[in-house]
Parts: sequence; structure tokens; C-alpha cells
Amino acid sequence: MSAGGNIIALSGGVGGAKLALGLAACLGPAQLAIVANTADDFEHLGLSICPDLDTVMYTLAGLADPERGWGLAGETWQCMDALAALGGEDWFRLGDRDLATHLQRSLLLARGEGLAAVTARLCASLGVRHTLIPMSEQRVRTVLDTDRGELAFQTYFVRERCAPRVQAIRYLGADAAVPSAALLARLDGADGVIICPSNPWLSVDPILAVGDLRARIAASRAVAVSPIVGGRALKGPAAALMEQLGLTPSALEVARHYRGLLRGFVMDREDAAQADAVRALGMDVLVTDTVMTDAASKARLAAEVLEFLSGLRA
Ligand code: FO1
Repeated sequence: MSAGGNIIALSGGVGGAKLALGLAACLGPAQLAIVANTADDFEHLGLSICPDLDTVMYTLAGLADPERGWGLAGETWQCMDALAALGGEDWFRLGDRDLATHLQRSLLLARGEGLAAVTARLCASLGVRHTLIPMSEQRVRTVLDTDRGELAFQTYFVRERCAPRVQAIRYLGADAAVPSAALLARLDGADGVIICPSNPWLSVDPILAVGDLRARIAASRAVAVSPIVGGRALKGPAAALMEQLGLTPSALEVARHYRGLLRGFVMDREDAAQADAVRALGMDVLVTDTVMTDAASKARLAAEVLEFLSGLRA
């Protein structure tokens, strides 16, 4: 990238991690920090599980399973099988090698280390050179009000396979939480913030809800990449969720959701007809191919987004 050596990317899990990997191919470790959502985190089987942090970490380490997007490639499931045989909870699949991450993280947290420090340690051990930061040290948890009652995020997402109809989403603890110190330090004087194509309601909003982060990001130079292409979600329940919340699944509706926050919006060629309506919201628009299928398309989209960002009004 021509201008700017301090870029912050906000990411959820699988979809966001793809662009994060592309950005990591374009920017050096000192130039890029990736902030992951931690409102999907939960305590399960006595362990501290941080799915989005781990998805980004494994992706950057080149260890992620390419089909699932989460967890490790070449994983085995003996522990889960043994747990199931004992009548234990096996709906949340923790692979044998992935379990080592959760054991080590849980141990270090129990010893009193903060989540950012533990994440940095795990990343270093796996050879991840770019900075990965949890959005906050404090506990924030996404809870969904659904037609089957109040559900914790992973219960809704994994156990119930996103089947319950969502009426409202809350990020418990977000008001009282403060952004990670490493994030605040980076945000001060950042050249730009990139919101990866993650689910705006389930993955990005929890980050924006932390303390005064939304206002800080609005005051920076921020762009978002639409996770909705041609009315469909690239991954996960975003389109269905939008319908349940009374919104039309479209890139334009995602842009409306981020109104007041962004200087620029990146949307797919398939949605080019909506570009003028997005511009009318006060954002510059980049229309390009946003579907990332391989390393080359991730790096190409990342380079285009960085170029777009550097060309925006300061
Ligand atoms: N997602 C699933 O759909 N099923 C699983 O069993 C599952 C296990 C899992 C284990 C570790 C991990 O880091 C992630 C895991 N995920 C699983 C993904 C994860 O729950 C979601 O993709 C994110 O929370 C949403 O971003």
C-alpha cells in the first residue's frame, strides 16, 4: 500500500479471516493489527473457547481447515468420540489438536494473564507474525432473543444450527467493557480501519459495542467490505438473520447499517446497481470482485481495499 503503515482490520470468524489473510499478504507485521470479536467466546467443558480469535490465528498460521474454515486441518476427533461414549456434550466439536490451544489458553488465563497477552503468546508459538488482538480484556457475550427463548451465541449458532428465529441481539457486558489497550494504542494515529466481510450483527457489532469504540472508529478513516453478495451471505446466517430482523438482505442494507461509521464501502460487481444508493448515504464506493476463493483472490481484494482506503479523503 502506498500510504499508511498502520491498518486495523476488524474480523469475526471464517469470512473475516479470509480478508485478514489477504491483508497479511500485503502488509508487514508492523503495519497490520487484526482485532477479533470475542463475544462468541464461551466456557465449555471447563475450558475458555475463543472461536474467532482461533479462526484468525489458525488462518494466519496456515493451519486452518480449508473446508470448515474453523479448527485445524488434518484434525482428529478421538477425544470428542470418547466424550460422547461417556455421555458428555459433543455438540461443539473440539478436535484433538485444537484442544491443546484451549487447554493452554485456559491455564494461562487461570494463572492471571490477560487475554491479549495469552493470544500474543499462542500466536508467537504458531508462527503468526501479525498482531492479533481480542477486542477487549473484559467479558462480552452475545445473547439472542429467539422464538425458542434466550440463547447464548454458540447454543444458537452451533447446537441449534441458527434455526431459531432471532428477534433481538444483545451484547452483554459491552457497555462496561473497554477496548484492548493494544487496540487503543493502534487506533490513535491509525491510517485506516477495515471492517472485514464478517456478519455485521453477530461479529462486527459486538466489537463496535465495546465502550466508545464505535465513536473512535467513526472518527478514523474506516471502510467495510460487504458480506452480502447478490442478496446472499458468503458464509453463515447473515442473510436469514437480516430477514428475521425485518431487513432486505442486500449490500445496500449492510451499508445502511454502517451509516455514520464509514467513509467507504466495498461491494461486489453483482451488486453494482446499488452503488449510487450507497453513495447517497455519504460513502465512497468500490465495486469489485469480493468473493475470495483462493490465496490470490484474497491478496488481490486486500490490495484493492488498501488502495481504496488510501485514496479516501483524509
Ligand atoms: N462451528 C460449528 O459450526 N460447529 C462446531 O462444532 C464448531 C466447533 C468449533 C471449535 C473451535 C472453534 O474455534 C470454532 C468452532 N466452530 C464450530 C466455529 C464457531 O463456533 C463459529 O464459526 C464462530 O463462533 C462464528 O464466527
